[in-house]
Amino acid sequence: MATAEKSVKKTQDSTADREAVLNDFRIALISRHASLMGRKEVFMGKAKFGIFGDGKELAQIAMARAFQKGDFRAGYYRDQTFMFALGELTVQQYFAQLYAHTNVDAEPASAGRLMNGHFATRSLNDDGSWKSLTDRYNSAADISPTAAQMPKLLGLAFASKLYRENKGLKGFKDFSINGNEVAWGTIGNASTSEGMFFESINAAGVLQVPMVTAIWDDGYGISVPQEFHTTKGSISEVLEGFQRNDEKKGFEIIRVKGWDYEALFNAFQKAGNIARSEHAPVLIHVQEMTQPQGHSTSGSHERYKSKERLDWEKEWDCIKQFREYILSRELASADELDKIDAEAKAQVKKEKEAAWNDFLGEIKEELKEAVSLIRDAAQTSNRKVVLEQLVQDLSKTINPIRKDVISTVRKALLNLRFDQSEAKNKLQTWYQQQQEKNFDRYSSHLYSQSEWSALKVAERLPEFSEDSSIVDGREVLQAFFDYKLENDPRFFAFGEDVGKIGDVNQAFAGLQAKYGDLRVSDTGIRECTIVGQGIGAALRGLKPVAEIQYLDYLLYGIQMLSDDLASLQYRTKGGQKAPLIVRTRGHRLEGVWHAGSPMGMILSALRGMLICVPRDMTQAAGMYNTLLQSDDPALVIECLNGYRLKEKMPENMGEYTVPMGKPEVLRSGKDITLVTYGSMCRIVLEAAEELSEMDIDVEVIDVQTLIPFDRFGVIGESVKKTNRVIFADEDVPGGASAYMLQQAIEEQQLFKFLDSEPQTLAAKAHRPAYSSDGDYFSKPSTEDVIEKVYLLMHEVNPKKFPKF
Ligand SMILES: Cc1ncc(C[n+]2csc(CCOP(=O)(O)OP(=O)(O)O)c2C)c(N)n1
Ligand SMILES: [Mg+2]
Repeated sequence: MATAEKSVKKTQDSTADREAVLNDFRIALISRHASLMGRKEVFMGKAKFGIFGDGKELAQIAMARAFQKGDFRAGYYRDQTFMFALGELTVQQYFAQLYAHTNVDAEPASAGRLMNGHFATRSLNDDGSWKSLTDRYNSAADISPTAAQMPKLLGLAFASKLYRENKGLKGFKDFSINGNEVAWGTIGNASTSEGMFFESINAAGVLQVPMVTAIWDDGYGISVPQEFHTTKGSISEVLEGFQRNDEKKGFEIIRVKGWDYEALFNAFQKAGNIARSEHAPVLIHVQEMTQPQGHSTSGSHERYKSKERLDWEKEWDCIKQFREYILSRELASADELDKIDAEAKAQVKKEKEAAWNDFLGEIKEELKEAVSLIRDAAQTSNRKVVLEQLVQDLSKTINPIRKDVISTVRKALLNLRFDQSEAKNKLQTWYQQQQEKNFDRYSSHLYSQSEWSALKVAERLPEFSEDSSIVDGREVLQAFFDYKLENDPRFFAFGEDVGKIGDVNQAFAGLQAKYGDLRVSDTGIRECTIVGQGIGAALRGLKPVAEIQYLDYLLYGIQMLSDDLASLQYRTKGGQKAPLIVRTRGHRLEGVWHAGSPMGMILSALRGMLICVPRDMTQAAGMYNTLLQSDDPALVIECLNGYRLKEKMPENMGEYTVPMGKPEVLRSGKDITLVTYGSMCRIVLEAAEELSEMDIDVEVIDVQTLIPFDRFGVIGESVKKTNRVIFADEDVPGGASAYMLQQAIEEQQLFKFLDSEPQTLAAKAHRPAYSSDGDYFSKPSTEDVIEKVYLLMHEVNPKKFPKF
C-alpha cells in the first residue's frame, strides 16, 4: 500500500481560479452521487448491473480540462466524470444507460445496447453521414474487454500524424485542423498486463503519435492486488525504458497522485501540450486512486481488501482530499462546500428519476395498449379465462420490462389460434408493429444502413479488348492501388512489408516510391495494433487498407475485429463508423501456418463486417473498388497461390466494381450444382471438365462474398434446374461449407428443389501438412471433387454410373 504524503501547495499560475475550482468540485460530487445512487438502483432491481467511476473523479476532471475540440478519447468504464466534465454526458443520460433505455435521444452512446459505463459520442448524423468532428469533443465507443481500447487509440492518434504530414489531406477540416488533435486513452492498472497494451505502447513510441495514455491505478483488478499484475508493482517503473531523452525519441512519462488536484491539472496540461505540439506520446501514471464502492455491483471489496487498506482509501479519497485542499486554500467555507454537495445530490436524484420515468413510461404505454387489446380479443374467445389471467398477471408486474409485454402478447396469440375476430386481428397487427420497432431497437445497424452501404454500390463490369495485356495477377491489384492512391488522398495502406517492397507478393511494388511513406508504409510485426491503427484512422474519416500478411495470422488481430470493428455500428446504433478494409491472403499454399482457411471461425466472429473471398485478382480489385466507395468495414481474402497466375488487365481500372453478395456462375451445367469460392474455384472447374467426360454436367458457382451471401438467389435458381447441390471449400468440415449450406437451404428454401441429399465437401479437420503432398492429403483435390460428385450421381443412376 502506498503511503501518501499530504501537502498543501500554493496555487500555481496555471491553476484555474476559484469559480473553476468550485465548479470542478461540483462535477466531482455530481459524479460521486451518480455512482452511489447507481449502485442502489441495481440493488433495487431497477438495473441489471452497475460499474462506476467513484474514486477516479479528480484525474478525469483534469483530463477534461486539457481535452480540446477535435480530440478523441478511447477509454473504459470508469470515465463518467470525464464525460460529465466535458458536457458530453448528462446525469439523466447516464441513468438511461443504466436502465438500458433504447431511445437514442435518451441514451446517445448506445441506445441501450451497452452496459452502463460504456461511453461514446455520435460522429454521424442520422443518415450515416459524418458530422464535423473538429468542432466537438469525441469519444470512441467503449468495449468491455480489458485493454481493447488501446489498439484503436493508436489509430486515433496516428490519424493526426497523417492529417498533419500528408499535404493532400489539408482540406479535410471536418476531421482535422493540421493534425492538432490528441488521442487520450484511459486504462486500469490491472489491464496494462494485457499484451495489446504493451503492443500499443511500443507502436506509439515507434510511430511518434499524439497519444496520451492515462493509467488509473487503484492497486487492484477486481480482487487481485498489484503484485500479481505488474513486475515491480509499478507500470511506469516497468516502462522507464520508453522514456525519451535528448538523443532518442520515446515517451514522456509522468507520475502523479490521483488525489492531488493541482498536480493532476498540471500533469494533464503538460501531457496535452507535448502531444499536440510535438506529436510525441505521453504516459501518465495516476497513482493512489481508490474505489470507494469496490469494483462493481457484483460483490463487495470488504472480501479482499484489508481493514488497513479500506481505512487508507477513506482517507485518500480524492474528493475528501479535494475538499481539504479547497478549505486550506480558503477558496470556500465548509458550509459552502456542504451546500454544493447537497445541491449535487439533489440534482442527481432529480435526473435519475427523470431517466427512470422516461424509460418506464414508454414500456407502461405499450403495456396498457397490450392489456386493452388482449382484453378485447378475450371477450369473444372461448379461451377467455386464460386470456384474462394473462392480462391480470401482466398488469400486476411492478417494474415491467418490454419482454413481459411481448411474451404475454405472444402467449395470447397462441391461445387465440382458433379465433377469428376483428379484435384478434387488431392484436396481431399491433404485435407486428411492435416487432418492427423491436427489430429497430435491438437488431438494427449490424451493417451500414446509409446510402453508402456497400450493398448499394452499383455493379460495373471490367472491360477487356483484343489487346488487353496478359499479366501476373498481382499486377492487376497494383494497377488498382496505383489508381486509388492517385485519386483519393484519404486512402492509404500499411502492414508488415507493405512499404518498401510493396508487400510480400508485390501488389504495392513501387507505390511507396511514387506516393511516399505516409501513403504506403511498413509496420512492425503487430497484427492486433495494425487492426487498431486502421480502426482508429477510419473513425476519423480516413480510408485505410490494413494488411495482415497471411490469413493464419489474422487470429492475432481477430479480437479487435470482432469485439470492436464488427460491433461498432451496431453497438452505437449507427452513431459511429469505421470503414476499415482488412486485406489478407490465404487458403492454400504450404503447411500448417500458410495454408489455413479458417473461414467458419471468421464468419462466426465477424458478423458486422463484409467477408469477400475473390477467386482471382481481377475480382479482388473490383471488390476493393466497391468497398472503398462504401462505409461498411470488410475483410478481403486474396488467394495466396494466385499472384503469379496470368490474368487479363481490365481496361477500365478504377471504374469497374464487383457487387457484394452476387455469385457468379462460372460454368453452366444441368446435373448438379457445385458452390464454392476462392482458390477452390479452379479445382472445382478442373473437376467439372473431367466429369463432363463421364457425361456429368456440373454447374459451378463462385459465391464471391460470404457476407453478404447470395442476395440474388443465384444458387436457388441453379438448383431448381439441377436438383442437386454440393457446397465445397477448404475450411474444416462444418466450417464455411456448412455455413453456405445453411444459408442456401434456409434462406432460399432449397429443400423444395432437391432430389438428392445436399452435401458438403471440406478439407480434413486438421491443419494442412507441409509441401505439395501435405496439401494433397489435407485439402480437397480435383479427385476428391470428382469422386464426391460421381458417387452422388451413382446413387441417382447406378447403371449409368457404376461404383468404381
Ligand atoms: C479480456 C478481459 N478479461 C477479463 C475481464 C473481466 N474484468 C473486467 S474489469 C477487470 C479488472 C480490471 O482492473 P483494472 O484494469 O485495474 O481497472 P479497474 O476496474 O480497477 O479500474 C476484469 C478482470 C474483461 N472485461 N476483459
Ligand atoms: Mg485497478
